[in-house]
Amino acid sequence: MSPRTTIEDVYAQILARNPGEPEFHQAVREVFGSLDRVLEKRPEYTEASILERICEPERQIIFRVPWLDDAGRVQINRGFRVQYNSALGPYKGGLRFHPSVLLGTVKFLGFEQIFKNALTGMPIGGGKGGSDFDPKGRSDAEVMRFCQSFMTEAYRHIGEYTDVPAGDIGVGAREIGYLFGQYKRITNSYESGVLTGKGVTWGGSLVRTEATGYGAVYFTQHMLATRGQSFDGARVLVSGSGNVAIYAIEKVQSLGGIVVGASDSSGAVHDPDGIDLELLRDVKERRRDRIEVYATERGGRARFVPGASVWDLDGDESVQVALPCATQNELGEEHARTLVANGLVAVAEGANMPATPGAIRIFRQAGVLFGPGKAANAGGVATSALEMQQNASRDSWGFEHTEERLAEIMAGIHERTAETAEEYGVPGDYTVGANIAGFIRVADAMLALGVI
Ligand code: NDP
Ligand code: 2IT
Repeated sequence: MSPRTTIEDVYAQILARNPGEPEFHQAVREVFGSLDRVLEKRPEYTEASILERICEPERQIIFRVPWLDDAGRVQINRGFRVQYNSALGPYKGGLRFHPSVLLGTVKFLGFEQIFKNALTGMPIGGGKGGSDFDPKGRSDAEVMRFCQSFMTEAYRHIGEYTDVPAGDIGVGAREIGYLFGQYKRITNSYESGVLTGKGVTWGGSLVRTEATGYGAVYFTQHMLATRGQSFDGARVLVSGSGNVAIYAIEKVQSLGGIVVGASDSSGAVHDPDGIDLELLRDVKERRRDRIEVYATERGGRARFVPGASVWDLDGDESVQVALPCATQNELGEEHARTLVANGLVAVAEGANMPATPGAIRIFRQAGVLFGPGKAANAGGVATSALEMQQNASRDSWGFEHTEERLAEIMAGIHERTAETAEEYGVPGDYTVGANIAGFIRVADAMLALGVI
């Protein structure tokens, strides 16, 4: 871009060239909102058109995924892999299987992933993928046939040194197993480092399953500590009841917090005596059932509100910490107002972009600590990078050692984010801190690697 091209000009180009992708626009807008301060100090970024380059994925792959359901009918889904930026390492990021997945969804997630991965300090680029396949209600055999068909195309684009997918919504150990099995079969090589989130007996890392939820809670602990507060006795709301939510709840409870609500796409549960995690895991993980079953079997004061978001639950008690761990734009302005009125102290995004821009504004105005997803949920991908390290050295580490590494990484992310916010004149603004710290690391590598 010419020296006089502004961030607004670049953003206008992005809107024009990527129509109909509101989540992608939102993610770009949020990062750009932090960058004017950096571009003033570092004109070389503008001269090298870093902004335009960083917003344009290096490669976008879209493919047909045909498979046979249990009745023998042909089903067709769409597969995606957006290889966004490889300045710092192989493309790295999850696969999402959910009926709402469009190219714009994958681009928003891939764009976020670039800066999140940079912020971990580890050698991983940014990418994301997925499909509009809906695993809900599908048999294991159907999920397997879908995953095999997905990988039959995806395998040619990925690899230990090229692109390393992992899980996200709708993709857990079961799906990673089927995907890895098909990759291994097609390539005739046991290339453990091509996927992360594998089972621990076949190349996976201990703590990867827990990492995103645990990491988000560690990040929140650090934020709370800046105000001399902790989880002990805090009342906490968590949205979702999937991988991130479950392990966030576990860690909060181990630190003395009381989780009074959780949810899934069918509604929310309010449980003022504190979630019974074993029961929740039994219903959601083992039985793959709806969260209503949790409330029924729990009894007592637990109640299920069909169609509600956990943020709609205005219980009679105050809530100090909110951990949105379900999906993008789930927590809006009205929710934010209610939470602030109920005594909210901190929010950390376990999910990617769960709080809307309006909600974030309300949190900031109220002086609520706000940990953006790029920082708060980076423990998952960071532990994926630890899994890659173990695979590369054909080693496997113990639980305690790996959890210690995760804790150190989250402490480092908190420190880097807080220091950068301070350096750029907005102390306590973790959003600006995360965006700038992540951006500078990628932009400097892009400058060093030339115009590619
Ligand atoms: P899971 O599929 O394990 O769980 C997702 C949870 O969110 C489920 O309870 C699901 O409900 C609910 N949910 C999903 N979509 C919607 C929706 N449109 N409306 C309401 N509820 C919804 O996924 P994860 O826990 O892995 O992912 C959750 C979030 O965390 C996502 O934003 C993901 O991108 C992010 N993330 C995940 C990481 C990981 O390591 N897994 C790492 C970093 C971020 P239901 O059961 O009804 O489907
Ligand atoms: O959003 C994310 O960071 C993830 N879904 C995890 C990605 C990974 O490669 O572990």
